[in-house]
Amino acid sequence: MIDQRMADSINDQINAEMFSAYLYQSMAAWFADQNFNGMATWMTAQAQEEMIHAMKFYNYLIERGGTVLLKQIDSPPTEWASPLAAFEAALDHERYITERINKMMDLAIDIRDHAAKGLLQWYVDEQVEEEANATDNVEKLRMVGDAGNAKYMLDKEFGTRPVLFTIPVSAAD
Ligand code: OFO
Repeated sequence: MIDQRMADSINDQINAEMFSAYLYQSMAAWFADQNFNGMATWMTAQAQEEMIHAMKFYNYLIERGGTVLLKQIDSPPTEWASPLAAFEAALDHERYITERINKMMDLAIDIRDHAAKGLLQWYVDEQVEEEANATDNVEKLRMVGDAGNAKYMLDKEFGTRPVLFTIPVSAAD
């Protein structure tokens, strides 16, 4: 049976991962609104990945005999000053998530929960990748600055990221 402190921390993190999905889907909506459809695709794929992060914790908690408690998800921001500002906000958010995961690992070590350590190591590694991708995106946006052509090409590049699944937009699809 999982220690209640770890179960609570996993439930809080399920909420944080779902908020990440909300945040990136909100960014996707804003990018689409600004006609940056490639960046919108990139953010939709990221939001989908965040739901996988949430569900990985969810499944683990059930497997360990804990109780999943889904809590209210905060509303994310809905607009940003520029594409660069949005990607900078994404990088800040990933750094915040890394801190949370590290604290969870500290807890697992303190209470000698070896199984949770194994799971959390996956997230520690994943956060290295998440921060690297977010940093890369910010650097690309900084590099192109206000150059319209370059921004257009960059948007196309962002749009090559595959989404994990698509949702039919009407009953006929
Ligand atoms: Fe973006 O890594 Fe989960 O939250």
